[in-house]
Amino acid sequence: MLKLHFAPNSRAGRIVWLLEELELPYEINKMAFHPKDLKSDEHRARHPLGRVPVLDDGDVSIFESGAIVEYVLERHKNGGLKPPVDDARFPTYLQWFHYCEGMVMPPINTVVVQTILLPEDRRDATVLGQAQRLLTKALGPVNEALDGKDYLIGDFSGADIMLGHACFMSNRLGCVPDEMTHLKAYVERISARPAFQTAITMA
Ligand SMILES: N[C@@H](CCC(=O)N[C@@H](CS)C(=O)NCC(=O)O)C(=O)O
Repeated sequence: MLKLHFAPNSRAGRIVWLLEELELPYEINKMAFHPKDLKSDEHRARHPLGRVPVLDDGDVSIFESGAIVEYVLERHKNGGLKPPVDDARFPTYLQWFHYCEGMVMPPINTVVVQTILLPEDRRDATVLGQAQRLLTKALGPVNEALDGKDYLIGDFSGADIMLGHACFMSNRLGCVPDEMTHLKAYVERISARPAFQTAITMA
């Protein structure tokens, strides 16, 4: 049985969302989003940096949310939720899948550090402002790509599991301006999916 090592309000939600969408059976190891759990020797043995998500599948143990999504789609869904390699949408699928960790998550990480994780007296308004502007800028092309589409490549796909989750987080952090109407509608569309609701409310 697949086993997901999870902490609330983290990228581990992507994997819950994926497993729920695919209706795959899994068990979950819920940890606190706190060094006492994440930096324990037990968890560092699974992830050298003590982070989530980590997925165990028999003898396989794998970390990095994007790698986990790809692994599950290939090994457990015969490449489902993604276009075949010779499909015209395949390059766009790859592009948005990787745009998530490459372009959108770095400024999100800084916004989270500067608004939630650091104690107030160590926060830096300049660093926060730069990260908020960078994040909003990175979301512009996503807003444009969603013009006339329900999901990033038209049909719901693994790219939505990655970048859709990051868009939801960006919106929650107040970094999706009202003018980005396609992105706002996309976040609402994603939020209405029962599998997403299961993931996002898991504590
Ligand atoms: N690129 C990695 C990032 C993993 C990551 O940074 N996870 C965060 C939660 S979203 C974490 O575990 N943070 C705990 C910490 O930094 O101590 C992935 O996509 O899995």
